[in-house]
Amino acid sequence: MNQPINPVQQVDFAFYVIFGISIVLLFGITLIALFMVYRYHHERHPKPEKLKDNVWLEVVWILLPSLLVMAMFYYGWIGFKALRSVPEGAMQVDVVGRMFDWSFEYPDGKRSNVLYVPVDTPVRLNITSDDVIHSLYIPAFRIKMDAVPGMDTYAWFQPTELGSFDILCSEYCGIQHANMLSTVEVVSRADFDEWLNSSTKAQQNAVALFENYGCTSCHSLDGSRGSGPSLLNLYGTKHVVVTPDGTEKTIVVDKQYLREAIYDPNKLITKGYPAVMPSYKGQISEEELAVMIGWMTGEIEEKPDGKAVMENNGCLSCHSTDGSIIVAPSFKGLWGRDVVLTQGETKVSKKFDAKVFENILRHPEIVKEGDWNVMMPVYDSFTPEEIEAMAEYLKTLAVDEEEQNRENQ
Ligand code: HEC
Ligand code: HEC
Ligand SMILES: [Cu+2]
Repeated sequence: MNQPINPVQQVDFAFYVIFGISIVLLFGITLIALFMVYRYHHERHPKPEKLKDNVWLEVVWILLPSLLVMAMFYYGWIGFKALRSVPEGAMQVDVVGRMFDWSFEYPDGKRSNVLYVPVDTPVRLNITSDDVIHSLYIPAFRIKMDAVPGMDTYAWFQPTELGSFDILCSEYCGIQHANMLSTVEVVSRADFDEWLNSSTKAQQNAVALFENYGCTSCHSLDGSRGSGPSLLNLYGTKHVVVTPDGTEKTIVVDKQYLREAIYDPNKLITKGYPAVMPSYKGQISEEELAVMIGWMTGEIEEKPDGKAVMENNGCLSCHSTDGSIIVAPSFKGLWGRDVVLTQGETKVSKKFDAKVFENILRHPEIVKEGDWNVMMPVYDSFTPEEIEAMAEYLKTLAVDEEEQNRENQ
């Protein structure tokens, strides 16, 4: 059958072949050398002989090393091929290395700092870096692959047992390099699905759901007409639908209607459209449906969790939240205190608030709060909601005056 070759075994096999050959050579050469020292000692063998044109000897010393090197190459090549041949249908996870953490993103947009994978499933890691060169090192799965900014590399593995396995960075990338740690959590299929679906608010991205279920190939999300009506501003509108027996009636789009339109689309067909929408009953869970309907009614404003946003983007590997110094100023007590910013040539002192925060995030070079050994990366892909959520979180870390006075005493 087409059972994929698990690279772990192939890599180990190549290692043992080379190790075995090396051991044989070590003992073989040492023993022969000792034997020669004894046998041809000048007392026992005073007259050196001249050896010339010994074809037999030449054949052996050319052939034997060649065969050994070819064997090593052969098994190394098999291991290399196993490492590079990703089985079809492998689960895709995008891996981004940045100072100083790893971020794993799943096809539905869910992001995590820990690599959760289901057991017995091949996983393809698409690896890149946001800043400098890192190297994704997962010893248990014999993976060590550089993460290079601007370049995509890949690796794959297939976990065969449950457990937790270390992830490290094996390319020195800065002052917190040694703490660029994470784990692979191999869990059962059921646990994995549960984890994947139990999204936090920030990750329950309705738009991602519409895209992943293919809704957007027929429905636009921006009001334009596709082969189905746009899902934007649908809620609350009145329109004519046709029942299966051909009668027409006017309905107002409410939650119940939306639910039926997705779970049982052929019960009421919107006039002017073909009855081509498939039923999603049994495919879309109640929770996902709630998110989709929430998007259409505008009820779920997706409010991201500021702390989670920071964790997922590595802010907390440089900035602590408890006043301690990792490699940058702590977030504790930052809100409301004066920070020194440069404006062109001049230095200004500003009270830290949401506006200052946004400014710093977009132009980290304006902060000069001391001599730090690392540089704050530039982040330009945050949504305004995410920035607001982070600001909200910073606000919760403000130190009020009483507390500050107590600390000063
Ligand atoms: C193959 C194309 C197609 C796909 C895929 C599709 N739909 Fe539809 N959908 C339609 C068409 C055509 C209509 C209008 C006819 C009808 O009512 O069945 C419709 C109707 C609807 C309606 C009711 C609209 C109204 O004006 O009454 C909703 C809500 C809806 N779809 C949501 C979804 C969601 C959510 C998904 C993805 C889970 C989805 N659709 C996937 C084609 C599609
Ligand atoms: C690689 C380490 C690193 C990462 C990651 C990082 N920062 Fe920074 N950040 C710094 C350093 C260093 C400074 C201080 C710069 C200076 O004063 O010269 C700083 C300054 C700041 C300041 C101003 C603090 C002050 O005391 O004036 C804010 C706010 C900030 N960072 C927010 C963030 C946020 C939000 C993230 C994540 C989206 C983040 N940082 C990620 C290193 C980092
Ligand atoms: Cu690194």
